[in-house]
Amino acid sequence: MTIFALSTGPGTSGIAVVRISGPDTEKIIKLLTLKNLPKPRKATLRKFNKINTSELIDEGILLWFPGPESYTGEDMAEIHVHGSKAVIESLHSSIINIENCRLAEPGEFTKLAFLNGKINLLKAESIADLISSETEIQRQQAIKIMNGKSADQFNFLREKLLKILSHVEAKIDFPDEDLPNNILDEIKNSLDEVINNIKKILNDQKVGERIREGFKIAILGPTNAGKSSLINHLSNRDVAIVSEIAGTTRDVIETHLNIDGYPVIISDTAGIRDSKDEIEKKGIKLTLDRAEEADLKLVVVDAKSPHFTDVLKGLLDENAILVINKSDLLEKDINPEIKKTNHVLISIKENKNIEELILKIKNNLKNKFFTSDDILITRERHRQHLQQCLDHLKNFNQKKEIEDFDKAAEDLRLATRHLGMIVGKVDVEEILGSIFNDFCIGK
Ligand SMILES: Nc1nc2c(ncn2[C@@H]2O[C@H](COP(=O)(O)OP(=O)(O)O)[C@@H](O)[C@H]2O)c(=O)[nH]1
Ligand SMILES: [Mg+2]
Repeated sequence: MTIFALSTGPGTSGIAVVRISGPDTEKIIKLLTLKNLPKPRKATLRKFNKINTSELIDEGILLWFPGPESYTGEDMAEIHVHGSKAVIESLHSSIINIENCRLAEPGEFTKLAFLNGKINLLKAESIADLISSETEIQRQQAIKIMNGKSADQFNFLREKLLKILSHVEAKIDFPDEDLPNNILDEIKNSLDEVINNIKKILNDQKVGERIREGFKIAILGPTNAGKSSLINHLSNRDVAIVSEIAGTTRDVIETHLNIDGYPVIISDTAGIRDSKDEIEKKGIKLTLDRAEEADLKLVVVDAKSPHFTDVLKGLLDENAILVINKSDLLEKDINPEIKKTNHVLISIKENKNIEELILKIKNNLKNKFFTSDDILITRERHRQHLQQCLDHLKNFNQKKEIEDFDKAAEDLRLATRHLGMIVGKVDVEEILGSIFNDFCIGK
């Protein structure tokens, strides 16, 4: 099957690129251009015609990438035409009428690249991350992974496990031969190294995932404190309804912000109060859930009536900033009790001290996004495989101690498999290869 798709964004543009991949690419190009193939990878001006009537569609650049030296590993071509809806439509309807051709599914070119061994899973994921990156820090993270840094590290750990596995398998195949002491030491040291490495990778405060998905800030507090006013002010638009009627916000309202390159998902929530209204009660339940999963809580209270219920006090932990709003209404100093606590006194109405609040938020972000070079996990999928790998290694350790090598080997195989699944490598042949490289079994 040969697939094709518009690879540039939809809508009007100077140039649009249609990509084709598959065994019939050559045929499609010849039918469209009524000429022979251009030189591989050389931009060539061509006229593109409707397939049956030979009527000119547009003139543009053709690039021919014979497989396997192409992105997908198959024969590929890129057609650069003018980016108009009608040109694209005409090109599409010409190609789709050719036998064995269809529109590509989302991500299908990259999936083919993975299936044909051109890229590993981590690279495929990071290409998707790069395409959807909205802030500088997201771009940097995607590029780092695309360059293979994480894959190298995971492969390195996996090689270590494969080597241990080859020793353990040899012991199973030749049970009468004792493993020499130096090999036992090697197994122990390698295993410790892998376990410690994985623990370190897992203990990353989820920075990679935060960067990819956005740092979660929840605006919380009693009704009418100015929470919705704050989300509108920070996002510079009216995302939430502001009203003096208490209990206006019921659903959680989310918006994406870019604060100094850090991606943030900020949510406005229903005000916390005792309510008899069923819908409002559900909203308050959602609020408390949000509070739990937030990376940072902005607890907003009214300067004139800063009542701290137990629920509010419970929210004010080390991941919270106390925001006292409506300073414009204060006739005298704020309550000395509050003055002692760490807080920011603002007035959204008069745009006072908001800068200080933003600075506090930024500092909090900076501390949490300590961008060390060791961040390797960007998705829950990676975390789960690593955790499962670690669990199996712990089981292996226990079974190995009681010399139950058969069962221990199975745990080790599973651990290796989980590591392999992160990068997309699960090949038993490699284990066999590793055995023969390391052991002179005939000896
Ligand atoms: N005086 C004053 N009123 C404010 C300020 N911020 C918000 N308000 C008003 O307080 C009321 C409740 O605001 P809203 O954002 O809907 O509060 P929420 O219930 O916490 O979401 C509205 O009438 C706002 O205009 C402020 O800084 N000063
Ligand atoms: Mg509100």
